[in-house]
Amino acid sequence: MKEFISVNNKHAAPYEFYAHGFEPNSEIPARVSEIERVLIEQKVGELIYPDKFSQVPRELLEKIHDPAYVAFILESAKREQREIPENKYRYPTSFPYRRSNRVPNNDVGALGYYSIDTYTPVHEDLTDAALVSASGAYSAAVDILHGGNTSYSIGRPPGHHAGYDYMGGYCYFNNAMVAVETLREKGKVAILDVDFHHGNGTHDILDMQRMIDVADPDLMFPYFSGKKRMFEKPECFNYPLPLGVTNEQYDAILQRTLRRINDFNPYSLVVSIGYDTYKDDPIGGFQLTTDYYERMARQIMELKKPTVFIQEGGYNVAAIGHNARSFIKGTE
Ligand code: Q9C
Ligand code: ZN
Repeated sequence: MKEFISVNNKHAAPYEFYAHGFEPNSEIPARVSEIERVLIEQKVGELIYPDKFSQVPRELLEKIHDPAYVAFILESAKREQREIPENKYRYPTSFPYRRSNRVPNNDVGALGYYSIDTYTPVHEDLTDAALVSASGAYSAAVDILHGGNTSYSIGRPPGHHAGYDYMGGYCYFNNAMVAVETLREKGKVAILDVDFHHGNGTHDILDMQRMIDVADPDLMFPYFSGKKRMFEKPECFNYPLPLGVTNEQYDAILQRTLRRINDFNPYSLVVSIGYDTYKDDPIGGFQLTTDYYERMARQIMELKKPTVFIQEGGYNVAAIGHNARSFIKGTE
């Protein structure tokens, strides 16, 4: 398997803004550099770095996101700000009222308009980081188009909370959808989202594609989900799980999910993989163990589809390398 690695260490906000104030940010460069360290140490895979990535075409980003949102990330993130003096991590703080379609002509307003939360700051080096991460996903998918069987984009920022015209949950461009859009020319694509959190952004961008997602937005971020719309869309299945689920409980749902994907009979599969389902994740709440990730991957591989894995969450830095190593073992 080829691993497309992007640490993006200039995108490193020290804080996220959570409910009552600033807290240390969980989405940090060490998440990826620690995976990289373990893979190198254990001589695993074929690591490919950004200088060898194919850059994601802007037109592709504009197919999955609102072109005005793409311009917001690619251009206004870098531009000097009228309202905010220091061009460093800027947090959205003012959000549109329901159904407002008017983009504010104001930097503070635009930040809120294109966001769903205060965990997703924008700064001058964000554009490059978001592009490189999306390009890792693109390159991983292109590798499948060229005949590869599995590839894994191990990048950050993650993507599955980024919707058609918004960032959120540490995510800016929806990397999984970049891979889906790239693979689509070859046939039906299924998406399996096994991050701890609900992939609201992927769901928002999808229209008639089948989506399977295991999480419970009633309990945890992003709190709001497409649940209602989801029930109207027979192609989309969501299995909300309670906090504290064990390997065995999780596995029963995974098996059911994989059977549905098998029935759908896609040409290829995109997997949003998050290790925030790990038992000691600082912001998750499941009980999965390091060994379980190998079993998870092995079962996904039994579908026998060309598969692109996309890194989403996972915030226990001491464990993330071993969890990724275990997962990759299951694909071998
Ligand atoms: N202080 C992904 O896993 N809320 N995003 C955290 C903890 C945001 C998670 C609050 C969680 C976003 C890709
Ligand atoms: Zn997550």
